[in-house]
Order: sequence, then structure tokens, then C-alpha cells
Amino acid sequence: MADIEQARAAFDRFDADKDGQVTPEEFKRAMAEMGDPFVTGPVAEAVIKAKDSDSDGLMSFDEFWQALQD
Ligand SMILES: [Ca+2]
Ligand SMILES: [Ca+2]
Repeated sequence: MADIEQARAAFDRFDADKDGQVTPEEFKRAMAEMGDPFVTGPVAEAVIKAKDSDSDGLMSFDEFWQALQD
């Protein structure tokens, strides 16, 4: 049960430069800050790619939200 405001808050934590898109680099850094140093570049890229439905290499909020609905 995902709440859109909680999802937005989580997304904002990942989106360090607030451009509305999460890059693999931003994802990796956010995970490290949250205490998970094991998310390496390739892992971050795989995670973003899995949610990246328009294949632009970035995760938008809509894509993040869709991923939470599964
Ligand atoms: Ca960003
Ligand atoms: Ca995308």
C-alpha cells in the first residue's frame, strides 16, 4: 500500500538535484547515505533500468510510482 506523499518524499531523497529525474549516480549516493554502501554503480543502473519504462536511463517520479504499484 503505497501512499503518494510518502512516495514523493522518498523520491525527493533520491533526486539530489531536484530535476525530477533520478540518475543511477543519485540512486547510488542516496543508498550510501541511507547506510547501504553495497549498491555499486552497476547495481544502481540495474535498479533504475528495471523501473525505467521509457528507457531514457533516468527514473522519473511517474516511473517510480508505477514501480510501487506492482
Ligand atoms: Ca536528479
Ligand atoms: Ca525514464
